[in-house]
Amino acid sequence: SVNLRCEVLSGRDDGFYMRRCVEIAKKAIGCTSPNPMVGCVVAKDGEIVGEGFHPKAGQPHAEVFALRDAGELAENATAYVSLEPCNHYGRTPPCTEALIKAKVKKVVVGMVDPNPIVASKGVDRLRDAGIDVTVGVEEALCKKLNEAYIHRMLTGKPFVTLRYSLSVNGHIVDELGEGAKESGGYYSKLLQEHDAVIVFPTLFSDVSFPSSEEPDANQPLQIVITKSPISAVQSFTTKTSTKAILFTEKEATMEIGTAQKDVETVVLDTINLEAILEYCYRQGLCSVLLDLTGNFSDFGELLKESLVQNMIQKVIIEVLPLWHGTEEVSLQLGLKNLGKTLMLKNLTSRMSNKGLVLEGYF
Ligand code: AOF
Ligand code: ZN
Repeated sequence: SVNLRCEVLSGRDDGFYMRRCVEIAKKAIGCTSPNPMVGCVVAKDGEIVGEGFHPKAGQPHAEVFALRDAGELAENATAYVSLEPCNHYGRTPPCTEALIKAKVKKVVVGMVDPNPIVASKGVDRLRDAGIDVTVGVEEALCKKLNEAYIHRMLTGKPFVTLRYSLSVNGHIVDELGEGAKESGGYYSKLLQEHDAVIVFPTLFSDVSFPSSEEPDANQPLQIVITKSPISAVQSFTTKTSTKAILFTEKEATMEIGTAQKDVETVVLDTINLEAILEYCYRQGLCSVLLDLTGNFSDFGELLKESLVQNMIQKVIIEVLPLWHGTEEVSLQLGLKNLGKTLMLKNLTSRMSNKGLVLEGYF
């Protein structure tokens, strides 16, 4: 057909529009939790006539913005959405009804919404209304985009990524590779895409709160965990503008006192990741970066328990071209007595400015 020939000539198949959906969804990276990132493209006769993305929970969904952008051109057009359109009244009305009302002819969906109140009901509703629906175009890409949202929906826990830098002689080091913290650097981008970052302040020294340098980045919630009252007070007085919460243990609270009224303090018998994740879940967060810098050597047990209980989903390691001179903190930390070998899946690697970044999933 003429249409098919147009697609072949322009290289614009369903995958093309879906990849565009994912690209525009990412404009809201780090801003949508507890909601997913979603992009929508309305296409007609091989041309994009409308685009939209979900900017933030509480604001309209991607489809609404794309249909608005397309106006009357939406009639008989194809709508591409990276996530199944919703069929429920949440903070916003159902997108299925908006698509039906706009008289689109076809809807192409990247992936089914794991939210139990949607879970294929959106697709069913569209089909019942006589709309042609295709599901699963660029599905892997769409799932990767929302891996944290999906995990949260299916498990009731945030998605946790463990990050550290490794010297060539196998030590966890505080250093980051050249450019990693600058705008566009892998570390700056990691902070932008995570809802929270767990930091371990170093005793008697100022903690520099990690912050993303990406333009307009939504900075992650800073979760400080410490068994030492002194370091905690110091760290909070050095930077006040960042959202922060302190997790500490009983003995430490007496000395912290009321010095930090503006910072929420949670006292636990023993600091454990489960309690921290429960807190994050209740705050509506999807993703947490467990960043091994600073004084994390107090928390070998926490790390071990987190690994044994499958609370960590992903690992990002930057291997740096340096031979570290001291031995006090080694990779063996926390892996002692783990009792089993954990294998990483879907390993990928890329060069950072002067390091090698490895990424894999448990
Ligand atoms: C879509 N398009 O752009 C998004 C969807 O409270 P609400 O109304 O924002 O609903 C939130 C739920 O809607 C969320 O948990 C997810 O299931 C779906 N998100 N759906 O059709 C969108 N963000
Ligand atoms: Zn919706």
